[in-house]
Order: sequence, then C-alpha cells, then structure tokens
Amino acid sequence: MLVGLVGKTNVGKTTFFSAATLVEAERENRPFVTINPNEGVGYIRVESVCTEFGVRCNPKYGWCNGRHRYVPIKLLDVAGLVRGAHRGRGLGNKFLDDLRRASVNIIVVDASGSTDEEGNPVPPLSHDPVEDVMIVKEEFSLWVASIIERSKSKIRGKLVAGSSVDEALHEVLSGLDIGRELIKDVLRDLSLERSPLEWSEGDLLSFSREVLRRGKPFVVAANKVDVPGAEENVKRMAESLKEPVIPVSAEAELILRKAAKAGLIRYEPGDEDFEVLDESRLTAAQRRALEAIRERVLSRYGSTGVQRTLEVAVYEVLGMKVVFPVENETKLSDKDGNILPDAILLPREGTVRDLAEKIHSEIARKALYGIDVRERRRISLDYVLRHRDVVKIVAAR
Ligand SMILES: Nc1nc2c(ncn2[C@@H]2O[C@H](COP(=O)(O)OP(=O)(O)OP(=O)(O)O)[C@@H](O)[C@H]2O)c(=O)[nH]1
Ligand SMILES: [Mg+2]
Repeated sequence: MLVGLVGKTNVGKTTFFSAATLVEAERENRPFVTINPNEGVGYIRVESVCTEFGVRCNPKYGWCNGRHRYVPIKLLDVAGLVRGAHRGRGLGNKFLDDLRRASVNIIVVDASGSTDEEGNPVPPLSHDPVEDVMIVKEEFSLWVASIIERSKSKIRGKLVAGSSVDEALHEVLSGLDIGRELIKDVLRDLSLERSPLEWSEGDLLSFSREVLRRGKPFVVAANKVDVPGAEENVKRMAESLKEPVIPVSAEAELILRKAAKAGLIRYEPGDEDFEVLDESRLTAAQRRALEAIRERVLSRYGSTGVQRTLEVAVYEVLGMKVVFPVENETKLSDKDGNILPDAILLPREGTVRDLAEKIHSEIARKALYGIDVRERRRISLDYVLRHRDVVKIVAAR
C-alpha cells in the first residue's frame, strides 16, 4: 500500500512526510528542495480489537496503545511541480514516474497562500491555493495524455495485430497500474471506443482525466492552517473542490511528534491534544510554540490533520479495510503465542480467500474455509470480510 505526496514546490510535502514517518529529510522555505524521492513508513489507525477482546496485542509491525492500533503504510514524498512539469519545466516529470506505483495521492497545498505559482515565498493570503490543486491535476492528466501521444505507433501496431482499444491502451499505460476493466469502462462512458489514433486533443485529455479520476484518486491536504487567515481558504477549497479537503498543519505535527519522542509531552499521531510531562524541562520558547499549536491548530481543527489525511485516503477514498488473521482462535494468537500479530489491509471487496492470498500463496491453495472469531461462526472463502474482522483460516494439511 503506497500513498504518494504530490504538489507545487515549497508547500510542505516533505514536512508532511517527516511528520508522518519521523524520517529526517531536507526541508526549506525555497522551491525545489527535494530532488530524489523519500520513502518511509507512516501509519493509519484502527480502533483496537485487543481491548474489545480483553487482551493485549503484540503487533509485528506498528504499535497499539489499547485505544488504537497503528498499521503501517508506505509513503512517498517526491519533487515539487510547477505548471508545465509534464513538458519538463522545473524539475520536470520524473516525479510523475515516481508516483506511478501509488494507489492514492495526497495533493499538499499551501492553504495560507504564502507561496506564489512558482513556489517562491510571498506574504500570506496573496496566492489562491485552489489554483494549485487544479494545476497538479492538470499536469497529471497532461502527462498521461503525453504517454498515449508518444505511443501512437505502438497503439497502431497493436490494433493492426488484432488487439482491442482497451487492450492497447492498457498496455501503453501499464506502468500506471490501472486495471483494463476501468479503461474499458471509461472508453464506453466517454464514447471513445474508436481508435485513439482518431481522437482529437480534447478526447485524449478527457480520457486521461477520467482514467486518473477513477484509477488514481486524490485527497487534498490544506497545509499551513496554523497561519492566520488560512481558515477562509480551507473553507473555499472545501466548497469548490470535488476531492476531500482536510485542514492540516504538518509543521505542528512534526513539532508534536519530536517533542513526544524527546519525552517532553505525551502525544500520539491523530490525538486531539497533548499533555506536558514535565513543565520544568521546557524552555520558554518551547512552551510558547506548543501553546500556539494548541490554540491555532488543535482546538480549532480537532487535530493536526496529518493522521486524518492518511486515514481519509486509505479508508474513505480507497475504501480499504483492516482485518486480523490469527492461527489460534481462543488465544487470538499465532502459533508462537503472539496475540493479534498481523493487521492486513484489504480492498473493499476483499474476501477470506484474498486474506489467505496475502498471508501465503501456499495457505491460499490449501484453504478450506474461515472462522469469524468474533461471531464464532464458519465463513466461506468467498465471504466478504468486514473492517476489524478477526479471522482464522482453516487449511487442509
Ligand atoms: N507555517 C507552516 N509552515 C510550514 C508547514 N509545513 C511546512 N511549512 C514550511 O514550508 C516550507 C517548505 O516545506 P517543505 O516540506 O520543504 O516543502 P516541500 O513541498 O517538500 O518543498 P520542495 O521539496 O522544495 O518542493 C518550510 O519552510 C516549512 O517549514 C506548516 O504546517 N505550517
Ligand atoms: Mg520536499
């Protein structure tokens, strides 16, 4: 499960990435700081299952505090873009290539409007962040269109050899990891089933936009909400954009997580507040910074928004769910006695068989049926699992 971070240069992508992963990476208030992509592990929360069953889990990956289990997902922070990136402007379109593997992309924008179209610092509220979202989406679409445009002779060859239009396009766009069925649906819905060699420029762009909309969805992180005045922009974005818009202060999250790591405060990602552990260890400047975060971000928006953005992307936009496989249904453990060791992400329609497949192809081959541990009942391999299900897979020996 890979989540991409994309956006105009100098809006806080790397700050968001570091806040979610605690991976140190270069951040600065100027355009094009990040050149090579940063990859790290972030987490999404699930309401703890162990507490419900009256046990304490031992996660193999991530952690659990009895209230939430933190389940790992991969995050990718790439170089920033400016208008014309698909043609090679700025740092060009390499970042788009880096993002091909991502299932969902978070568009990070500077909701405080303190960076101009090229990412240069300007006074707050002097640039419209809605425009930045449009530019990112348009650059993505133009990039997909340019791949198809460049592959016209390949498409011609495939069509001559008897391939269908969706087959030819699927092959040309294979790097994007978008299903052939989806491409077929888009072609039908846009009445573009004739040869792409006959498409107008407008047809090409509509197709690219629609394939991306359905296959590589976006979530908008309206960053820098700690800057006074950003609130108005967030409201306007939420009203005018189709994508979910989440108010975020990546900087605040990074400060809170670092302070927690240093033992100065008690705070876990996504919390609505923090608690100072030892007043005497805080400098006056630290105390002021923490108070400002509480006042301008936490009490106004309910959290820093970093955690919420990841969860909206994975749960709401992709519709994923988390399930817990166990080998011993009485102890809720694996064969070594580790309680609820694994938390597995599955797509919306994921079944018992899909879960078996994720664990091991050998188990999937031998699987007979599952046991819903919560309800103590047998479930078939085709049973569509629910979020937070605890499942034992019974396999032939
Ligand atoms: N006030 C405020 N500033 C922020 C926030 N997040 C990031 N910044 C600042 O924005 C500037 C750019 O941050 P980066 O994380 O380097 O931005 P980027 O989008 O990765 O930029 P490039 O890699 O250069 O494209 C830095 O000065 C950050 O401190 C935030 O939530 N609030
Ligand atoms: Mg960066």
